[in-house]
Amino acid sequence: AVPGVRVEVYVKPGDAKRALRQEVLQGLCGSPKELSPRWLYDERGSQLFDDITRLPEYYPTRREREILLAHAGDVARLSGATTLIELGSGTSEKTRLLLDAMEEAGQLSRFVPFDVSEAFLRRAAASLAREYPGITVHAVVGDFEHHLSRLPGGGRRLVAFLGGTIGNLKPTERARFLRELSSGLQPGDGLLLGTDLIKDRARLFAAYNDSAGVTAEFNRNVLRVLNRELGADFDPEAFEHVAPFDEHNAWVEMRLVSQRTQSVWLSSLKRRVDFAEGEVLRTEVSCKFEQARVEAELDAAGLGLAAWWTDGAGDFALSLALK
Ligand code: AVJ
Repeated sequence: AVPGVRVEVYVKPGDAKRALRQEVLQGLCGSPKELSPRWLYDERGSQLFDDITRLPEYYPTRREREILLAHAGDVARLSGATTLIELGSGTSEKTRLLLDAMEEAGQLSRFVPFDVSEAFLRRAAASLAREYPGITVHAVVGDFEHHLSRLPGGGRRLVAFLGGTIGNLKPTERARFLRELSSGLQPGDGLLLGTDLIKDRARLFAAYNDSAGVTAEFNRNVLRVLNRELGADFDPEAFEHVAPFDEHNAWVEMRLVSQRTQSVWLSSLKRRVDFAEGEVLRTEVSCKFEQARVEAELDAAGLGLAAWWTDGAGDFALSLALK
């Protein structure tokens, strides 16, 4: 046990495997074929995403950091929060910018990183506790779908959901997520939300179809995950990555396109899955926003927009909303 660290576990290692099997049965055996982006992030996938954040075409990470550098102090002051709850991640430089600003304002008492990966979270919690010896680190191993109601109470809380990850939820899922999150908050608690903004189509396209092919490898990696976890025999090279912007839904969607007619055997499920030539497997949607939409969706969940900040180029936004 690490001093100053408490870890609460709602997700057990076997749960992920069960959820994956369930999802693959539903998502790959119907049409159109779809998987949740959750499965993109095994160890290699997380490394590839990290590489993506440093690509010249992939602007969101840099833009959000720019906004936090300029406004972390405002976030601390306007939220008045003593507890920072971070959904996903918990090791990033962005987390530290927020913790530093709260510490500087003399109001930081607790950090609550929330993530599905127990091993990842334990490492993150231990190193944050070492870096911020004066605070309590209370890590929660859970997933957004089932365990939002388990966020620890007490003090004035700020929930940070950064990176634009909320864009991975489709509108109905997003409404449910925001409602559940909001229902667990007390008046005065806040949400700091990162959202990518609608922009020039060529730049949106380039960000998800980079010239070095890192995003393509990140996308195809999900097939390697299925091979390993479900004893499948996908040939990742038989699928092509493409991520077009869907104007109607205002989202970028990552697709794997089958390059030929092929069958894949999923040995742990004892199922065969057939792909036609050109058939699409959707692996992620990444919604892009404008201010009015973010404000309306927050409002519908009972969260009032208190501040809206963008980077200098207007590429990305951080919203502070209060219950
Ligand atoms: C981590 C979900 C915010 O949607 O931009 C990057 C993931 N997918 N390139 C995003 C991602 C393709 C990323 N999020």
